Amino acid sequence: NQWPEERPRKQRLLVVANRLPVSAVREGVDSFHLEISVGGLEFETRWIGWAGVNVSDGVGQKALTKDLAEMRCIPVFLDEHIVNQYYNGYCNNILWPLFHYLGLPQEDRLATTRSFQSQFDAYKKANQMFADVVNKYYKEGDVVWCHDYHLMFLPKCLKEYNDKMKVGWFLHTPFPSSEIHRTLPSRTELLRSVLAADLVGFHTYDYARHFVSACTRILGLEGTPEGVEDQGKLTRVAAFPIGIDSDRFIRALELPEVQEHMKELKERFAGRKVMLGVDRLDMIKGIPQKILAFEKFLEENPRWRDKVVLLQIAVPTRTDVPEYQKLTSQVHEIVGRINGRFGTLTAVPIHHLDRSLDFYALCALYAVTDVALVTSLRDGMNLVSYEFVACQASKKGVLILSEFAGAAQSLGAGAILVNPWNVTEVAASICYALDMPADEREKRHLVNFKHVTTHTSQEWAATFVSELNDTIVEAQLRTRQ
Ligand code: ADQ
Repeated sequence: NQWPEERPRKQRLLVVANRLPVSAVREGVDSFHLEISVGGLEFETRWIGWAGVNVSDGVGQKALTKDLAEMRCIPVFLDEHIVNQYYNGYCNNILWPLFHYLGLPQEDRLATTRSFQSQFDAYKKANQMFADVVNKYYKEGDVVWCHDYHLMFLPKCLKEYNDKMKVGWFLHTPFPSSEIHRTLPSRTELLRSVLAADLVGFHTYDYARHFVSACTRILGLEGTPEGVEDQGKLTRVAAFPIGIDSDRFIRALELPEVQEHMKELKERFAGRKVMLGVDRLDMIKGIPQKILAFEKFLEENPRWRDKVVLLQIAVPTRTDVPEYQKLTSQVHEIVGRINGRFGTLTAVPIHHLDRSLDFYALCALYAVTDVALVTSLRDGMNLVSYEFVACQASKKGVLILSEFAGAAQSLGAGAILVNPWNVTEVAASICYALDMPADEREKRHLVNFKHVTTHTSQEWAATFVSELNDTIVEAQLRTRQ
């Protein structure tokens, strides 16, 4: 009888991210339809985050909390004003562009300063709301893993509640050079807050180095090979390159519906090589640059004109933001011009879709592709390049990859690396990739396939959590000495 209580409890992981890996759509006063979101992280654990829906009434909040509990999710309720100021404003209008080297917003200086301050206040308030929910569910021994630029203020809030809480923070975007970070008016507060965590992680060694430099130059702290030291307290800083659940993609390719889809695609594009781009429609993904490079390639290589097609699948995001609307029309205009220029009555060189594809359709597309084109101007990692490699076991297609994506540091050995700003270089790489002999394609593919199937999302999460546990044990040993 005593046994269940005596058995040691498995360590719980509380993953805190702006968005839960599910989306809630309200159907009635107390009913919600829940859908798994695109691009969610994979981990069997408790999730804490915003469900993407505004629920201000008690009945609705209770109902949603109950529905989400079955999916091991715990909601944070943010009202419309906070979402606007914190999420659309501070996160997406200030931090996202800055961390991708696009600078701070360029509006009238006074107006920016004023709206900047109110957005930062909302950011801190929202982070405090996440902290309140974590604190409510936290039990001694739990590990709390905070994710991304939305929650840079969270480690500090959590440690103020309980300095024994094991807190890790991971950034999914690049961390820019300290010269860029120092332009941010709230630079000091954000760095100090992140440093409250026990472990701070980035996709690449370069991002980790930029963060440590920002702490030494802006805060005057000491950078060590382990991290950043402040009055004897060490915050461990390290690189943890993310991966994907490669087996999920490899298994999907065996399914009859995916095979059927592949057959249709092969018939549809018979006699032509397939090039593929899959991106969220975002400034950082370099979609106009990619399409312009493809145009240059067609211009310079008439022999390829009716033998290749570029499929560009772009999921619209942040559609209410004027810059994103402008980007959509810009891309449509370039695609229209190129199709007008190089198309025939029966075929066009570019198929551009403004939408997301379901998982099976995406796998089929990855599998029939000859050349994938990833031309991000900056990208924390870029999972599309990993997903493409995972689906290429039989075709052994070529990956053209921007050197400004974090993935260039892990898939650089097998990919053709390019500077997406150099249209001539990208155009030449397209030609090289399409002409590449089978033995070179195979060699390049195998290096990357091995990497993608051994550095998985499961391994990434397990490494981060185990490093966090070790960091805390080491800190305890240090204080005892
Ligand atoms: P994202 O900027 O969203 O992620 P990425 O890493 O490429 O970029 O992941 C996108 C995900 O969405 C992929 O799983 C992809 O399959 C899916 N997706 C994209 N377009 C799609 C479409 N048209 N249809 C269906 N699915 C589509 C952020 C950072 C990245 C970092 C990740 C993870 O910006 O740099 O790699 O987080 O840390």
